[in-house]
Amino acid sequence: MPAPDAPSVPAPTPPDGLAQEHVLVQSRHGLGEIVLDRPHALNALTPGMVTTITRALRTWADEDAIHTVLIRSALPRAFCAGGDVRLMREWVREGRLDEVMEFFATEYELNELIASYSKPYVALLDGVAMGGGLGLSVHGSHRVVTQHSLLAMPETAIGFFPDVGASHFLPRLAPGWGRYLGLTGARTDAAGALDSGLATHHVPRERLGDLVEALAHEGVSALDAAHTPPAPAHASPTVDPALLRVFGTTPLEELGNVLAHLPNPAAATALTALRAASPASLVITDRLLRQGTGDTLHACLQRELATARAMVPDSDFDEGVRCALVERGTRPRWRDRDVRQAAVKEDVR
Ligand code: QUE
Repeated sequence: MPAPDAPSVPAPTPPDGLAQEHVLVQSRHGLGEIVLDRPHALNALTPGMVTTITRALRTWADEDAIHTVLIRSALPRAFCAGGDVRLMREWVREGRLDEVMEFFATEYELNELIASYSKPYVALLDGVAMGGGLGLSVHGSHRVVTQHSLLAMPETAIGFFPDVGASHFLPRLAPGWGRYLGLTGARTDAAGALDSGLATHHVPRERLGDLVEALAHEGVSALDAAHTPPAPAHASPTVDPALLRVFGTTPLEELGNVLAHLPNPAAATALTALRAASPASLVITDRLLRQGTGDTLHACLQRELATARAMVPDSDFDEGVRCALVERGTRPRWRDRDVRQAAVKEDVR
């Protein structure tokens, strides 16, 4: 016999994409906590996860007892790998473009809600944080990295473009960083995240448990107390000022040539990434970053939504996601030969 208040039939396990799946929402001592928990997909965001996070934020905005909101991951490997682009690709192939666009629209709405949130919003970016994962964090007031953080906007590698408000936040990073990160998809560590402005604080992973306790009791003043400078870069080649200058000043069609003449291992890595990326993605990303420089986040997100609608049905997105996530390691065959050819096509669109 089940206990009187227990359901006689166990709740069915909802399939991926239904609300509440993979997100834990809890509050303690005035701290509202959102915990991402989709271990088999590095917390890649499903429509249901976006809905659950949005609902929690809207509820807490009006609750006087909540003084601070925290978003973190239950997994040590990743904060969040991005939107579930594998699922989006499948939906496109099934002719469900309207549902794909509905997902992007609600995700971008969440990005805007985070940017305008009325209370401190703290993201713990421990592990991998890419694409949509940065959309869940960079728009917030406080972004904490650790010695295990790896941050990136890798969408040009899958025939897409840095979205989730990246056309607003990338051009506002320290000079050169936005174009460097957005075009190459380079992963940057804690030091790079702080230098660029993606992150606001560094706290060693071992101290995150204490930090969450302190956030509950003291609010965000606990962040300044817990902050320590990161150790010198170990995970990635150092991004030097010369490389950032090149990215800050060189037209897209000349970037390859200029990078080839820089005696810096990071320049060679950047060049390899540009050569592997979708040429159409590079042209579109470059233009979005230029257009976003003077626009509000809302205007940037609207432009990104229109861009997503055009790019998601394109063969480069299908091919890019296939090679990165479905048949890993195969080399994508892009629509265009190089950025020159892609630029010509984009101009006549
Ligand atoms: C570029 C991207 C993404 C990516 C790889 C790229 C992205 C994304 C994922 C991802 C990773 C692990 C998963 C998953 C998706 O990978 O946005 O479902 O299990 O979500 O090169 O933009």
